[in-house]
Amino acid sequence: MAPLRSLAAATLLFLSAANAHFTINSPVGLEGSNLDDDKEGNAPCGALNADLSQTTTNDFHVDGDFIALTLGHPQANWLFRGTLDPTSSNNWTQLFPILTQSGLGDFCEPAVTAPKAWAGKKGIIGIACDGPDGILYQCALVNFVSGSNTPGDACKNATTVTADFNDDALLSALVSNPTNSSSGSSTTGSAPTSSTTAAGNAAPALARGEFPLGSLAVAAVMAVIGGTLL
Ligand SMILES: *[C@@H]1O[C@H](CO)[C@@H](O)[C@H](O)[C@H]1NC(C)=O
Ligand SMILES: *[C@@H]1O[C@H](CO)[C@@H](O)[C@H](O)[C@H]1NC(C)=O
Ligand SMILES: *[C@@H]1O[C@H](CO)[C@@H](O)[C@H](O)[C@H]1NC(C)=O
Ligand SMILES: [Cu+2]
Repeated sequence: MAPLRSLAAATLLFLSAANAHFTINSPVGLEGSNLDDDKEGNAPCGALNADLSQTTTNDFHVDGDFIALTLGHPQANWLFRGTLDPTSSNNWTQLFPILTQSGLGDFCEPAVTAPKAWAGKKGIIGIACDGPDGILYQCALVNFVSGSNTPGDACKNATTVTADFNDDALLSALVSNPTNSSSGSSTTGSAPTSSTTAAGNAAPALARGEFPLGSLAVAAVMAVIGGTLL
């Protein structure tokens, strides 16, 4: 019964990491740490609309700054985009080639650039995530500033995470200047893949199913299964 017991443990471990579809860790997102998971599907920013009249302490360096995310799914495609005018629909600029993240957890792209002409202006960084739940959104209000930034501690990749450039027609449709992976910079390598863990093996099958009642309900089900079978 040990394998079943450890599968249950791995499942609970996985679910606690997968509470959110994805979170934006840096720059600080519009929703801060109280991200509304249920509204991440609302374009263009999730639960909140960006308001350029608000002040922000987020600086985003146009010659290169980092975007740090945590993915609660085993795989998804990322689009990084920006705009100076969130009220003008369909005027988002693609900031980086579309990436596929494989492996759930932290992911950070250390040197995302924005148009130099944006330096000195306030604007929005938008993240769109094409994963098993459809397209999900988060945004950050930022001051675009000149120069480049050194990635901070928040910029890290989970050890099991790898990434590749890929095309994604759904994500390309969300920017006014779509660029395919072939035309993007090719400096991004793959992070080393460690051997798969129990959680890593359990995750993909579980994550494709939906748990609409949330992880608490699933935890209860697992407890019942555990009580019955172990
Ligand atoms: C789109 O955004 C750019 C700045 O990034 C701006 O120059 C342009 O006027 C905007 N176009 C529309 C239609 O709002
Ligand atoms: C990107 O690739 C798709 C096919 O994968 C193609 O239809 C589209 O024209 C390409 N776009 C650019 C900007 O190269
Ligand atoms: C995370 O992985 C991506 C893709 O391999 C890579 O471009 C990036 O530099 C990595 N980030 C860190 C902080 O190492
Ligand atoms: Cu999700």
